[in-house]
Amino acid sequence: MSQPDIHLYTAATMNGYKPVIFLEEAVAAYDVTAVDFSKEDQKTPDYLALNPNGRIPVIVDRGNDDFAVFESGAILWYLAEKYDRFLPIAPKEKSETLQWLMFQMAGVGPMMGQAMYFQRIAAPNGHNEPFSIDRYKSETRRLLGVLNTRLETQDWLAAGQYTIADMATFPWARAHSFANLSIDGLDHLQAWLERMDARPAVQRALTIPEARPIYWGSDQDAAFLAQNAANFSPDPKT
Ligand SMILES: N[C@@H](CCC(=O)N[C@@H](CS)C(=O)NCC(=O)O)C(=O)O
Repeated sequence: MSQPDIHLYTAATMNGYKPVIFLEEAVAAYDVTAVDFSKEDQKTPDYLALNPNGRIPVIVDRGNDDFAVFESGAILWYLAEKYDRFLPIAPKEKSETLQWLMFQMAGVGPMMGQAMYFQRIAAPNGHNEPFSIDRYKSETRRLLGVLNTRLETQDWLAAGQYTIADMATFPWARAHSFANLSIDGLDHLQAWLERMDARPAVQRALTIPEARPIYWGSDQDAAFLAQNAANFSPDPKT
């Protein structure tokens, strides 16, 4: 049996789920290598040849001379063009989609990622930095507010349709509680999260390469969140 075109290297993280959502939505054939951070799989010479940044996700397209793509936004863009799905062709609609994709890549992801880092990794390791935590939480909450305003007048982020911009933004917005951020009052964002959650392909994607309920504020995580939140000064904006 021939191998599928797309070989995906990923892990169960917010960036890692993005290409899985696309591939599940497009019903594209793909296989997966689950990258194990504890073994530093992503820092091996073979992996660095695919992604010099040593991070997930990466795809290799066997159907295109083993062409490798890194950076989750570039991966979504590449897949959208390969399969002609979820990225409109009309110039204005395409640009709008890429604007919201870039907004996620340059804003929501990095800011929320740092909010998580300073609370989940730095603080428990003896580097409690309330100023940094407040800065990254506040900025993330502001960006989530921008998404909420955008979604007040439309069901999807761009071009009046479900696109790669939604796929990129969803795993991050869904993980707001992992950054100790509430989205209470952001009703349009909540409704969009529910629309995304209702999609069978999205539900499948959140289990590949494994499900990580800790990101989504499960009961199991509630005690940790409460304890963690108690360690920091309350943020009036959250
Ligand atoms: N901008 C990159 C970020 C990738 C990234 O930060 N990946 C994280 C997981 S979400 C990772 O590989 N971490 C492991 C490491 O830093 O070694 C993208 O969107 O692809």
